[in-house]
Amino acid sequence: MNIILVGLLLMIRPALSMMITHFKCRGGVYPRSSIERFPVPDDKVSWAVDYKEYKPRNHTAQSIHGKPWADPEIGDPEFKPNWNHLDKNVDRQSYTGQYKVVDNYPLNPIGRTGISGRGVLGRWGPNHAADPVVTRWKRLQSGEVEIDKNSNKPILQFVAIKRGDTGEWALPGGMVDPGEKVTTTAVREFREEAINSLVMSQGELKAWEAKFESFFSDGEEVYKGYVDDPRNTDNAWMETAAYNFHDDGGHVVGALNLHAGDDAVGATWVDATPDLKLYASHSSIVKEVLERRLNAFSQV
Ligand code: RP5
Repeated sequence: MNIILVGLLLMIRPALSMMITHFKCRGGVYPRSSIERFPVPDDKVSWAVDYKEYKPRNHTAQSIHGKPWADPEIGDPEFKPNWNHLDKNVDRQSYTGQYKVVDNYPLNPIGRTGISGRGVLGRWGPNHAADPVVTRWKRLQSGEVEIDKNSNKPILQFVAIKRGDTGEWALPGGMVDPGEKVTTTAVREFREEAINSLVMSQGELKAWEAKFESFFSDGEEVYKGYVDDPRNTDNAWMETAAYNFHDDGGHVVGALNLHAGDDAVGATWVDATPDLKLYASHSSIVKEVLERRLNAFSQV
């Protein structure tokens, strides 16, 4: 295969394939509560399969009531959601396609989770997030790219934050504000959680944005879809769009000092390995980026 054909094939490569089942939002106790999820065996996840005994507890956390980013209760006469559409500036469309709405409640497109209501999530139906995967090559003191002795491949590193809620390492992603472009969310969340831009003055923030504007305008979409997030319920779930921002020479963000901010309690460069354990679906997203970057590296 000639090099032009390989390049073309890489360009048309589809984004990481959609999730077909979920694990992290099934079984065990629901986050920030003492509510046990109703058991959902693998073969009973799909709504298409009969599960007569299925009686999940209904749970919507008190803490979200009245929050500006949260929907009212279903049944509230003022609340008339336009499911599966852009509803004013709230995106109620799913990356997975049309979801079902039964008795006015949107149904998780992957299937049962063992809990109904919306738990700690603000929106009924899809809750949209964005995740930045900021990468660089690991380098030796000499400046050369470090090669892994076992795999004989270059070592890719990405920026991870430690989540304050679960203590797990994760991508520094966050929720899309109503009307916000997802790529804007990805960069804003990176600044807030991995650089702690929340403590910057307006002037410092403007200078930072100007310095990195070109780097962050060139993200590659690597995933758009459902997230196996422990907060998901039968009627509310996380979806994300993930973008890779790669610093090939290591001189742009590769040289940045990281400082955890917002709800993150740690921020660091981590070696991307295929067996990494990360929050929600972040390991598969990082694995996808690793494959793409190694492919691109071997072409040069
Ligand atoms: C995950 O939750 C997404 O992939 C994103 O990283 C994150 C957004 O939620 P918060 O970090 O804002 O809680 O499902």
